[in-house]
Amino acid sequence: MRTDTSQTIYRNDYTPPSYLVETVELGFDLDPARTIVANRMTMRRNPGSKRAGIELHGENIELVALRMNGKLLGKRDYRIDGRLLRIPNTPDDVTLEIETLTAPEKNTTLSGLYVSNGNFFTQCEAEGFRSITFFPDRPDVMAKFTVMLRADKEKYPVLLSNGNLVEEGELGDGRHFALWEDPFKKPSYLFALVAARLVCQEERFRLKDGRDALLQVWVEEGNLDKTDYAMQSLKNSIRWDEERFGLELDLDRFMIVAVGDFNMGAMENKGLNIFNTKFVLANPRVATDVDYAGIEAVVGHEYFHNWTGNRVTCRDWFQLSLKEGLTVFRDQEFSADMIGTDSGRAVTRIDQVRTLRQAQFPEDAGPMAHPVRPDSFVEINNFYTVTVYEKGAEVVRMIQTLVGREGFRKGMDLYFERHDGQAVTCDDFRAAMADANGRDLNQFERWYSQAGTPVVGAVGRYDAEAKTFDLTLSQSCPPTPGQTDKLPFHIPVAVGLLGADGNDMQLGQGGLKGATAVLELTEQSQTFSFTGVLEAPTPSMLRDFSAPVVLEYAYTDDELLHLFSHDSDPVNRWEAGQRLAMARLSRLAGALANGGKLDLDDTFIDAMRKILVDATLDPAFREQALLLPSETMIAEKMGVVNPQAIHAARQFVRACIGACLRAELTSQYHANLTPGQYSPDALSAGRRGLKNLALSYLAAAPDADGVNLAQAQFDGADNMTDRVAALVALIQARADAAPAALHDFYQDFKNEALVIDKWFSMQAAAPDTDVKAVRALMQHSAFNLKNPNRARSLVFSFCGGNPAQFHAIDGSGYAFWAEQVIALDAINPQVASRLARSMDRWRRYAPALQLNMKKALQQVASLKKLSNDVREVVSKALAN
Ligand code: B3K
Ligand code: ZN
Repeated sequence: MRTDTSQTIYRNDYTPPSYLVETVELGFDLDPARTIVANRMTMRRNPGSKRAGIELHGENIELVALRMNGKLLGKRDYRIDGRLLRIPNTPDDVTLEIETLTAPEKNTTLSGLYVSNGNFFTQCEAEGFRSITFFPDRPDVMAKFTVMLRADKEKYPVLLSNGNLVEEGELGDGRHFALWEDPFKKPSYLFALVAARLVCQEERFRLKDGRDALLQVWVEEGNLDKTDYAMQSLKNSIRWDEERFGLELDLDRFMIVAVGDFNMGAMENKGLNIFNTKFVLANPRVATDVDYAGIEAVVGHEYFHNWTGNRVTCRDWFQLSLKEGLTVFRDQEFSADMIGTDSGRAVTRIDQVRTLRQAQFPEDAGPMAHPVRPDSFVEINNFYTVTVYEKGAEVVRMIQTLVGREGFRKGMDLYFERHDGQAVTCDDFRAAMADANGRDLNQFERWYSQAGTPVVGAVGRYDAEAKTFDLTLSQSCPPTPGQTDKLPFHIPVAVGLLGADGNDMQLGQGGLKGATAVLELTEQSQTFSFTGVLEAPTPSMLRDFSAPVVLEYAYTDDELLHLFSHDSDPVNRWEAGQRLAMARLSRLAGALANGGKLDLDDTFIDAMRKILVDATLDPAFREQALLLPSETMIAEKMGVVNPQAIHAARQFVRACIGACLRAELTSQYHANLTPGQYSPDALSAGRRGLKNLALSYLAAAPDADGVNLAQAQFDGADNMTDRVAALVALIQARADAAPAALHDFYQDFKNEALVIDKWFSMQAAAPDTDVKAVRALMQHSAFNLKNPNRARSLVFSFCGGNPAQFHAIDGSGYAFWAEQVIALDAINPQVASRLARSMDRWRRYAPALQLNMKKALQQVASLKKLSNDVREVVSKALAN
């Protein structure tokens, strides 16, 4: 166990590895209780390093034998301290042979080599390879891998690893073997093996250069009817990367394998992507529109890593966003291009903004705030965050906004020309973008080094005589842990000006579109002048969410209504509606917290009505425009967070919408039915989305009509999207029929693990589900804390997705949280540490709640035996 090894690692302490590894030959004799791993590697002294001797990482493995250049080493020839094996006095060229033992069936961490439902899988990123064999387990050591797998043929008929299959055959005694060779150098975190009883859907796919690649999607036998969409998404991804970035698949074979026990979404191992079943398996009976979209995005994301991550990888883990931010940006663009319409693209953008506000802004304002390129960490697994991923993608997007789409492509080309086959830094990426475009991106570097969400304040001044409009933009950034003072960022602010007729004025300054100018805010405060402005404009700022900032401008309701009705930029049109809603929601939550009375103005309802019935707008856009900010987003706007008041305020507005717009909602419900065969395409999904949002508002209204409609939809649904939407509407409305519907749903889907996850999470987020009810659900025979998807579906959904109950005044939610963090930590520290994050924002709650939250945090922190993962999170939460 690693209880005494917690130590902060700093980016500035980076030193190159003392030795490089040329080739690695691994031999596995797979056995759940006792797997023997033989590792032969050829190494040579790194001319770029001043350090002597060889350093290998190793954890939770038993060393059986160690040979150097053919000679068996004795205990005095090397030292093992903590998690490092050191061999001093080594010649320039070394062949090491290492034999180790591990027990995969005992590995509940799901990192390294483990067993899931009787099959072997690996997960090596970030530092899992060191629990498979001793190795310089750092991404700047890239080697050529050859892998021999041996296992029982009956139990593990399928033996997979990275690259190409060289040979396979029988071994006698019921065992068989497979030999795999990866032609590309790679860091150890991209190693993978699978030994399993699985079946696959496969296809030959013609690449742009005329080669045929073999594509495979591997799943358990009963799931072969759920692989079509993943396969289609893979083919689309390959095509898209060829077309948009000129990047081809470099292997003859590309495999996706689904596993039910997995810590995150998926993993980009070279040629052998391993996926959480959640992001592979789909058919209309079991998967929702959101699930389908998730599969497309994650299949794309992992595939795109083949170039951004694998061919060019990270020098050290502080550079994680080099591959993650860039690859998220690429998968976002892929999903948008797959829809193809401007309006569809805008809807994906709105979703991205929502994720940022829901998760990244709070992270940036909390105790775990860190720059996109962190300066230090205790446990790297804690830094696979929305900041590194989603804010990292925003940073890449801003570069594209600054250099243009073609310029961005030029920068990508130069990046690969310079760095293919290397392990590099975020600075190298930025330099390629700057050099390819002759742009100075030095100040832009602050987006990588400074944490916190910048606030941009805007003030407009129209001069009717001079016909000018002056827009003064100023910026500031709140302090974050370890960074009190921030320097100004380089912020692209895309601006358009609307006339009284609702049309864009022509700015004549170039920019994103004809009527949009990209202002570059680089100082603390700058004034931009627009000339030839014939009337007082309504400014539409930060179009397409051109930077991950909070924009403050004293909009009047009239201006917001104007933008909500007319802005040519759909993201800002949506944004105006969110501002209108947020103003009301925070006022109501404040009133409720102080015992005030509730009311909602007709202006707001009328604005919602107008969008709802506007048939010129895509249903998917209308759904986004009518969706209220979440409880978490409202909480971010409150001085002192009162979760019950926020919940009640939002419920009140939902009920008002349901009651006041009953006729329109009902007619839109019927107008957006999707009869015929189910298809997950964006237009159909958008119609279902709008229809189901209408249903949820109708069910929130006090009369019974909405509930009856939900019941009818539940009974008649022929796809999971409609079934779940109806069930959620019944549950949220506390309908009498909800328990029976939940019962039937369980009976119908009890053999579909991913659907049972939904069954748990719907209940975890229900308004009446308190800690006692969650504990009762944990006793259900289908519950299993060891399975991350199941733990997330119930425990995480409650602690993170049911704020009004989780923050019960008596502190019972917090006590439950502490108990579950501790229980999970003994099983799987990475999952435990994610749950630990639900207390990040504890200082923002009312004093009585804070007291109980602090107690729960201290209870966890006081444990002697705690993983580095959880310890880092709780101690940062408690630090001043
Ligand atoms: N690179 C992996 C994440 C690994 C997480 C390790 N704790 C998946 C992805 O981002 O594609
Ligand atoms: Zn990734």
